[in-house]
Amino acid sequence: MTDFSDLMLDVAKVRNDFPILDREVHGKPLVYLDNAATCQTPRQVIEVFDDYYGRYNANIHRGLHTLSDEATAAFERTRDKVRAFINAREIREIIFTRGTTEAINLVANAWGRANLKAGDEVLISQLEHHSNIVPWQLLAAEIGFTIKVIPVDERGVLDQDAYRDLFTERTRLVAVNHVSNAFGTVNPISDMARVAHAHDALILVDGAQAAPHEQIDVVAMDADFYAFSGHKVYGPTGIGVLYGKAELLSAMPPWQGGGEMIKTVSFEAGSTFADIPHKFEAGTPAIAEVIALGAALDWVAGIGLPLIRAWEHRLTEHATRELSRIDGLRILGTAPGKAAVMSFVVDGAHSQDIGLLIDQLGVAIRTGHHCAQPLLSHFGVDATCRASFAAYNTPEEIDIFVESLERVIGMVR
Ligand code: C6P
Repeated sequence: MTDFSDLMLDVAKVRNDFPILDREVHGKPLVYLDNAATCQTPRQVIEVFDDYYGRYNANIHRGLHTLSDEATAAFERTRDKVRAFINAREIREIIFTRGTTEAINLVANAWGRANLKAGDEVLISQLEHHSNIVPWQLLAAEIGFTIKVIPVDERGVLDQDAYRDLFTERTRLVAVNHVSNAFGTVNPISDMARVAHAHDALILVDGAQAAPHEQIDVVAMDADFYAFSGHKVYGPTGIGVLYGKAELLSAMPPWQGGGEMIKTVSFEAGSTFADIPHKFEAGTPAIAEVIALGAALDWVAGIGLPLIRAWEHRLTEHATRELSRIDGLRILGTAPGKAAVMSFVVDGAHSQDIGLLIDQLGVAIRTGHHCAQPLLSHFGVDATCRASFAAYNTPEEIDIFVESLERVIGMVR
């Protein structure tokens, strides 16, 4: 049995913050292990919506009235919380988006369109989520640059020698995830950034799966762009962040046009644009969601990412040991120090069937290709089961999950 007693995480207290964890599914206590898809929100985040819509709902940056001032102040306070969360130098380097997907599309469409030419090269990795593949494919089809893929080894670790060998004088950008959603691999971003910069290329980091698990320091890792989503870090859906170095963002043209992102608009002279970050925040933003994201980051800070990481790491060790006992079960993604993601396939049992049947026992896992089809097909599978852990999961839940899985495998084999 894995020992958790040295870790100072009071998991009962943590769970108390999450009302949803008290519910039942099909008459069984919910065991929620689909945190990499979206994680649950603590009451401190849920309460923001009541407070905002009940007390100071107003559009921001526009009005001179009290409600608008209060909403603007709360919104902008979150920008500073995000800055601190990723250790960015300046608040103007923080742009609010709908999520990681929109953040990457922003870079592709604003930076990419202005800077990539036919014959250029963009490096992405075999581990990427579709969000960090398709925007580059769409743009490549228009512009004619080439996408090259950094390969993985059998553990799901990126081959750093192959990575260095892929660079040519035409390489302009590396777009890579910090943590793989399908395998949990944590990529050595600082090292990869150093190599990219030595070749005068930029690096965009998809941090969707890193934000809930890893302490992010965009300055130390020297990321040029860094993206993450609120709903994977105990916040609401519909809100995410793009960090970009100020000099890069300032030089980029806007992507979406509309209110809020302009300085002047004239039929005769055209438009001039606001300074960053507002240049990239056209239209009324998701105000309550931004403020709620701030509450989520406060919640995470209240426990501390190093403790969350240590707790999840222990859960992952425990799950690895227990799952390895199951006959015919193969874990995909065995990178050393991986994040709290367990992908696996079972001989003679289709992942979809396992997912449906285990749900009947109250256990929520994800099955399918996890929006990482190129990775899964490289490993010769079209779907896996994936259990992913958060700060509120317990070793007892892992045991229920493994027992339930064994029951389900017995039913389908
Ligand atoms: N991965 C998963 O179950 P959005 O949807 O924009 O918030 O995040 C997209 C995204 C981008 N990169 C990575 C590494 C991701 O894991 C995700 C979302 C979810 O794995 C839903 S497919």
